[in-house]
Amino acid sequence: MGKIFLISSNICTEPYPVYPLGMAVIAGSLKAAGHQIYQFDWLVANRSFFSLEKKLKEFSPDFVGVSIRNIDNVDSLTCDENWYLTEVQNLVRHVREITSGPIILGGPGFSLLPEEILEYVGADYGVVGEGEEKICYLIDRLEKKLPVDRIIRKNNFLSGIQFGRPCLEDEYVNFYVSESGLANLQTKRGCPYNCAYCSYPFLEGKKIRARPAEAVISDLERMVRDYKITHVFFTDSVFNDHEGHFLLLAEELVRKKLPLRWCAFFRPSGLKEKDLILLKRAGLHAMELGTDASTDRTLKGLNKNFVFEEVVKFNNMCVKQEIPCAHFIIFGGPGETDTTVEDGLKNIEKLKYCVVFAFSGIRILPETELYKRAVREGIIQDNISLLKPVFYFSPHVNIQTMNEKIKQAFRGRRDRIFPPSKGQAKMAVLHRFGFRGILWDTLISFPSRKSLVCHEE
Ligand code: B12
Ligand code: SF4
Repeated sequence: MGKIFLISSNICTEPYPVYPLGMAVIAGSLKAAGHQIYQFDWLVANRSFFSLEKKLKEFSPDFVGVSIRNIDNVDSLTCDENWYLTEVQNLVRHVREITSGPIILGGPGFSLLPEEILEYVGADYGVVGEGEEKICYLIDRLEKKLPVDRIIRKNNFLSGIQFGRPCLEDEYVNFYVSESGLANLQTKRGCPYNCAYCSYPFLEGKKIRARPAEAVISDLERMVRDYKITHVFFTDSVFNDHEGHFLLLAEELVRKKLPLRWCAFFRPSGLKEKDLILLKRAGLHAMELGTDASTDRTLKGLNKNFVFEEVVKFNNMCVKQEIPCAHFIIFGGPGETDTTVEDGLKNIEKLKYCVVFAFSGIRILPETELYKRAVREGIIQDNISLLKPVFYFSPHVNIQTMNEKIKQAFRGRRDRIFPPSKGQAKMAVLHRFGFRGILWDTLISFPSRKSLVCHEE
């Protein structure tokens, strides 16, 4: 059995630093297979080559695994300063100077552009998509000196029962909880929808694969017992899955009475009020909503399969139950025109007592409908490198005018955020004042608690 040194290379701290769950899950499955593991978090180590070198020398690994979560920050206005692969390239170079074992890449960022990233970063092997079984297979082949592909992409997805349990490190839990107030956990993988820009179905597959509720509860109980965790983010692509696994989990959470509050990504459509009430009883603290567009035309352009009126109803239902919601809305996507920008901004006014984060342009990722559309419309050439971010902007919209209109419409509102960097600045202030958690929820005051406070103070 091998000695494997795992590195989380993620240095992104927006909207807050997130626990390296991918690395933890890989560590869990390698340990279960009998390997010896050391987990090293580059952000927690303060990006110190000295610490890295010391730990690598002490551990003397046979293999090094590097988890790449983000390529960039997907914000057209600040992505140049937030491109993370140079850092990973330096990290890999440094590891090479110290150890001679093969270096294996994995993680969602890596999986989006595996060939190019492997080449750019200068590693030896890569694992695309979920990694629990594939990394064990790769290491087994390498240990036995059997031939193996440089990039492992077997597409037989694991069932929920086979997902790795995260192997958490005390030091890292303490760091992330003190920085962000949040732990994280995945309860299911997969998304059956087909939103034009979204890479999640490619990363996790289209079929919903849920972990048994008891397995999720057992991980949560451990978090509460061992780390006194009070808030968790469920990292599922879409929490409110159409098969209803989320409701089974909610029932179990109610039954167990865990002292936990949680947030997740929701699709703003098709949720019944009685189910929302159940979720609230189960500890639902806030929802991040994949609303994505604010007119029926642009929703259709993104293939969202719901109309804006449903979003308004969904929002009203959450207001009634006093569940804070944040809508993420991208301007400039397929079908956007100067008129839809204006209509969309008017529609956003119908969303009361919630936060709206607006974005300008959409990061084009491979394997998406948006990629094909961008090629068709001549915005990009087929086979263009997407390593450095390229953004889709509808050819029928003037970008500067659109950005100005959004700024104008959001002016004076603390619960309307554009450009995204403004949100970061706001979060930083709240953080300095000692707030922890998703933070945007503090920007909402429900009518029963206070008169509407949604203007800048
Ligand atoms: C949940 C989520 C969030 C939540 C996280 C909440 C939290 N507290 O954890 C929030 C909303 C905060 C968020 C924020 C951001 N996110 Co996000 N997020 C996700 C999401 C949906 C799931 C990530 C996750 O935790 N999965 C669960 C773990 C267990 O899976 P995993 O990490 O993929 O690990 C598996 C495999 O990748 C592999 N693996 C992982 N590491 C390794 C290592 C080795 C060696 C091997 C072999 C395998 C391997 O095996 C693991 C187990 O199967 C993904 C999309 C997706 N569906 O994957 C985007 C995603 C990771 N996010 C992305 C981005 C860009 C961001 C932000 C930069 C956006 C922003 N500007 O705010 C920030 C960065 C946050 C940060 N500080 O790093 C991108 C990254 C790609 C890119 N374009 O760069 C993704 C892929 C979405 C996308 N747009 O395509 N995110
Ligand atoms: S945006 Fe949400 S619902 Fe649409 S494909 Fe992506 S994860 Fe699924």
